[in-house]
Amino acid sequence: MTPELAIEKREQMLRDGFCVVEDVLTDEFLQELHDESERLIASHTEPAEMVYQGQHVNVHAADNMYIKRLLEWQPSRDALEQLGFGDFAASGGIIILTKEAGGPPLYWHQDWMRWNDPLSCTPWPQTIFLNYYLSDTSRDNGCLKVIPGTHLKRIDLHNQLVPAHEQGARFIEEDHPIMFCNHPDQVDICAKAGSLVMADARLLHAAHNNLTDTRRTLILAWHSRPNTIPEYWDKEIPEIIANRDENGSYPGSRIPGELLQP
Ligand SMILES: O=C(O)CCC(=O)C(=O)O
Ligand SMILES: [Fe+2]
Repeated sequence: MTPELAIEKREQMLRDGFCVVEDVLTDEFLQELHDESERLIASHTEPAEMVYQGQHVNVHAADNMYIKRLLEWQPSRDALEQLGFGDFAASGGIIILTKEAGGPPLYWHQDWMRWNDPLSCTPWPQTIFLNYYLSDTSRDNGCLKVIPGTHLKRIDLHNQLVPAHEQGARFIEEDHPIMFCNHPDQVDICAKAGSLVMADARLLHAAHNNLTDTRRTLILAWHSRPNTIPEYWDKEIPEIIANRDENGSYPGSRIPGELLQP
């Protein structure tokens, strides 16, 4: 990646809340991750309520050499470094998520869990997911879709959503008119296998259903950075961030409240 391209990707992360870095995994490592994820899925029983996320297998790097290698993968670390995101650290584990053959879509949601914390207002990302899709993704096999800019700005959908995952959305009907809607501002992210798809945890995202007869597998790795001003940041620091008390008490919440404004 040229320095110019890296800046472009960072700007896209800040403005839109996501970006894609191509050709990060080698074909050989991709095949190993594919084989390993199939092996792990084979000995896993998918709970019924996980159907929208598909198989949901948590794996710790300390228990699995392939996952350890993935979280330390130099081309990914280099890409983060080039974007100015070198201070993001992996959580120590990953989640294998799938769209099973013929599987349903994933509902609209965002994954930030600290909506009572002024940190919700950083104009830069604090928590991101790194997604490695193990096959090429498209509308047909259930690619990711996002609504650009929603990590910083409230839209109509925020006020109508059932909170994600265990907080409610796992238990909705498959024809829920809002949670599975097509939004006029949505963008499909068709990714090549081996690309790195990254997004801000606050971004509204979902995934299409899988119309094919082949499982679409994703390895998702959460990364977070320290609660500091990033080195690349040369613009104004919002007052709410400058005045934030690092020792304040901010009860966790997945529901965007008044810290997310239209
Ligand atoms: O399946 C995908 O592409 C995204 C998964 C996701 O965002 C989630 O499970 O929170
Ligand atoms: Fe998500």
